Amino acid sequence: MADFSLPETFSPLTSEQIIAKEKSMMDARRFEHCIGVSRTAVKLAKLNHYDVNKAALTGFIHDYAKQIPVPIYQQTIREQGFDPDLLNYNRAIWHGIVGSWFIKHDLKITDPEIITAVKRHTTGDVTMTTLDKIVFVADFIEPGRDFPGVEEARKVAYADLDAGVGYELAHTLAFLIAQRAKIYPKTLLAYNQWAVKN
Ligand code: DGI
Ligand code: FE
Ligand code: FE
Repeated sequence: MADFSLPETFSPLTSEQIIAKEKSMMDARRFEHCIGVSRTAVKLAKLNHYDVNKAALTGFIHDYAKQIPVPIYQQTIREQGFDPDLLNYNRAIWHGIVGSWFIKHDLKITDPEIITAVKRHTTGDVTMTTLDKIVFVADFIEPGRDFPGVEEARKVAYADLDAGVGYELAHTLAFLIAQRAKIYPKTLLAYNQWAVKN
């Protein structure tokens, strides 16, 4: 992607090194998604008076660990001090929470705000920083997303970031329940915090 670069990497690695490493971890479709999330995160950062460089980097790396093989995740959970209950979930849950370990280890990023936003990007949380919300929402509405409701999600999120978080949690929970998928407790707590209307 010749026209994509990161103005700041929050790491000893250069923009070119981060981009090359990320590209080596995933297929082309996922890589394009990460660029879309980065660009959408920049838009949301401008609208919400947040550091655009931090938003660009965090959006880009949020799915860095998405395609790491299951046995490596299982080993990392066992050996790096993660809650063993995580073994009862799958890569959908691991790639944020455990993915943060790979981001620290491989990309040398230690900024706590960036790490937390990666951890929270799939499930959300009761407490969410502006960066957490930007990445959570950008992931859902980036230009490559195409599902019933995405236009409404974009409209809501660009008008009000917190409302965008609520919309996304309600939509995701309904989707998971329709499939009888196992809900990670944090997803439910986040739903109660951000999506309930009263
Ligand atoms: O990584 P992406 O596909 O870009 O997006 P994501 O990280 O937001 O979510 C990945 C998947 O995770 C999505 O299909 C919804 C699912 N998910 C979110 N919360 C939960 C969940 N899956 C389960 N089983 N339980 C959850 O609580
Ligand atoms: Fe993700
Ligand atoms: Fe994503």
